[in-house]
Amino acid sequence: MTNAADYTPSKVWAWNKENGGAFANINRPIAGPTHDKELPVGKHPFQLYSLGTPNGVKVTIMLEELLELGHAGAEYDAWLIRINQGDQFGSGFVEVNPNSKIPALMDRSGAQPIRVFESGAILMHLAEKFGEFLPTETATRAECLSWLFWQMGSAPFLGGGFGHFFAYAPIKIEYAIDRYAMEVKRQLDVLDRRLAESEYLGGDAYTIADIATWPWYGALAKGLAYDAGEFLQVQDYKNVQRWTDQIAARPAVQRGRMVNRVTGDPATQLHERHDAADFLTKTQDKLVPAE
Ligand SMILES: N[C@@H](CCC(=O)N[C@@H](CS)C(=O)NCC(=O)O)C(=O)O
Repeated sequence: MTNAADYTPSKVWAWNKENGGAFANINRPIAGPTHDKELPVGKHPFQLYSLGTPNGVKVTIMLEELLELGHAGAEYDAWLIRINQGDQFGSGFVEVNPNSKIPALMDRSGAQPIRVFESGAILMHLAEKFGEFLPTETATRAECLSWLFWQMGSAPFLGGGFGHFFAYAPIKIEYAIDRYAMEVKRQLDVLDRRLAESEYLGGDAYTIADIATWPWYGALAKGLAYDAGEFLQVQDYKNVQRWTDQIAARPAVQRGRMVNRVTGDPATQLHERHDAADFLTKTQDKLVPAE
């Protein structure tokens, strides 16, 4: 790999498989499956194929919130997709999400299974199906959807931009880190100003806009993303801090963030969830000694 200052792009881009990046083993310039693999199907109406990253956690929080409200029809099986091992390129997964990224959901509650991919689409699908966490009144619905889509458009600058160049790239490029740090601080300020005037992003009520945004920006605000808390001075965003703590206290959020989680304290890792009781009996601290 050429140093940033010495690099001139060639006329035609070529795939350098050994570029040294943290995800070099899974990044490809082509779509489609790499191998045949059926996805497992459990007993519940919803089959989730995911991993406990911020995008995956949005969906497990939503499902746990629906169950918390008593919607038994939101019961789900959460299957683990290990993206660092290429599970997202199995043929069964690609049939559910042609974009080969978690989270991917099969809604098997009706006569015909329905595939849903993209976390924002999954949140909307579930919100509309159960009539929860998405206001129906025109103005509040518009505000909620505006923040939901703000998150979908903004987080790639946080993760793929700032996080990648700050934490994962094989070389530290000042220009890239500076550009994305500025954008992420601007985004934190956007959130902070909104949360100064409103309890939640969409207004007075907790909605799918908060469910989508908290896993990314709540983690960032607590210094849990990319070890960048001090660099970005996240403690200064007081309203984001208040909102982050408020959402973190919700029981459904505490459960949702454990599902498909494969890092951190073993007591917080529930690799697969097939039953509400799994939170008590199947976390890694309880399984590992028995294995
Ligand atoms: N816009 C998508 C982004 C999903 C996404 O980037 N998923 C990542 C994990 S957080 C992934 O599956 N990466 C695997 C890969 O890129 O091969 C969504 O919100 O669902």
